[in-house]
Amino acid sequence: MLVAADVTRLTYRLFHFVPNFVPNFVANFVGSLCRMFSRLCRIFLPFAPIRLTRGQPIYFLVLFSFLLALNSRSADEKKPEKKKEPPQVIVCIPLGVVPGTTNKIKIRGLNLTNATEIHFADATNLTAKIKSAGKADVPKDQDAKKSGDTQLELELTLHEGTPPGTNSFTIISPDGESPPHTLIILSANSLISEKEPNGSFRRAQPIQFGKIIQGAIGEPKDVDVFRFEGKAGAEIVAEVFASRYGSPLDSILTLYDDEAHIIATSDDTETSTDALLRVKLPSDGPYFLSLIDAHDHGSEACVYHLTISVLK
Ligand SMILES: [Ca+2]
Ligand SMILES: [Ca+2]
Repeated sequence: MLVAADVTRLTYRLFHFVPNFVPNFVANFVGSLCRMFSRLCRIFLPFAPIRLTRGQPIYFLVLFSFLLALNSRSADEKKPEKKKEPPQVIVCIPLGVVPGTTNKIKIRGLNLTNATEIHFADATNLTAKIKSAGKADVPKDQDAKKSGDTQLELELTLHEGTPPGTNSFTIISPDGESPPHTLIILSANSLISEKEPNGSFRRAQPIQFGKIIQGAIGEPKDVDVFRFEGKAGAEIVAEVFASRYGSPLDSILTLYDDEAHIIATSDDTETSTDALLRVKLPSDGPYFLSLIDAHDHGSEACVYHLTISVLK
C-alpha cells in the first residue's frame, strides 16, 4: 500500500528527471503542487487517511504523461511557421518578344511554383496565359539566386503593330507579388536569332549592322562567333544586353580580324557586367566577333541581346 504522499513525492521526483524539452516553469510549477499536496497529506492523513493501492500510482503517471504530451504538442504548435516568400522573376527566355505572333517564353525565378497570374503594366496590346508552373533545374556550378530554381511557361500574344520598346510585368501568387520585371519588345525585321553551330571562325554566323541578335550561351564553354564586313576607319560599337535584364551571363566580347588577330576586347562596364566594345576598324575586310561567358558558365538562362552599329 502506498499513501498519496508517497505518490506525490514519486511524481515530484519524476519531474526532476523529465527531459529537457519540458520548460523549467512547468516542472517547477508541478513540483510545487506536488510538494504542497505531499505536506497536506502528511497533515491530514491521520484524520482522513487517503490510501492508494499499488495499482493507483500508475494512473498518476498516465495523467502526467498526458500533460507532458499536451505541453509538448502546444510547444510545437507555437513554433513559428517558415515565412512564405513572394515570387521573384530573374530572367525571361528569350529576353525579347515580337508582335503579331504568339510567343512562347519561359520565366525563370524563385517561388514561382504556385503563381496564378501575370500582370503587365500595359496590357492594352497583349494577351498572356500561364501554361505551366514548376521547378527548374539549377545549372551545375550556378547559384539558384542568379539563374532561378522555378519557372513558368507562358504564351504571350502581342497585337500586330505594337511598337518596339519595353513592357514590365509582375507575377502574383498566394504568397505575394513579384517586383516588376522588364520584357523587351522587338520589331520582327530588326531581329536576328542566333543559329548554332556558330562556335568557330569557320562556322561564324553572318550579321548586319543595326540588327539585334537574340541568343544564349546555352552550355558551359559555349562560344558564339559572328561575322561582319567592315571598312577601314569605321568606328563600330558592339554591345551586349544580358545581366541588366537578369541573365546570369557575364559576357566578354572579342573582335578579331580575318587572320585571327585580336583587335579589341571588353568584359564589363562601370555599371554592369555586360560587355561594350567600341573600336575603329584598321582595314577593310571580314571581322569576327566572339561572345563567351567570363566564367565559362552556360545554360538556357544565359540569354543575351547583341547589337552592332557603325558610328561613322
Ligand atoms: Ca550559343
Ligand atoms: Ca562581362
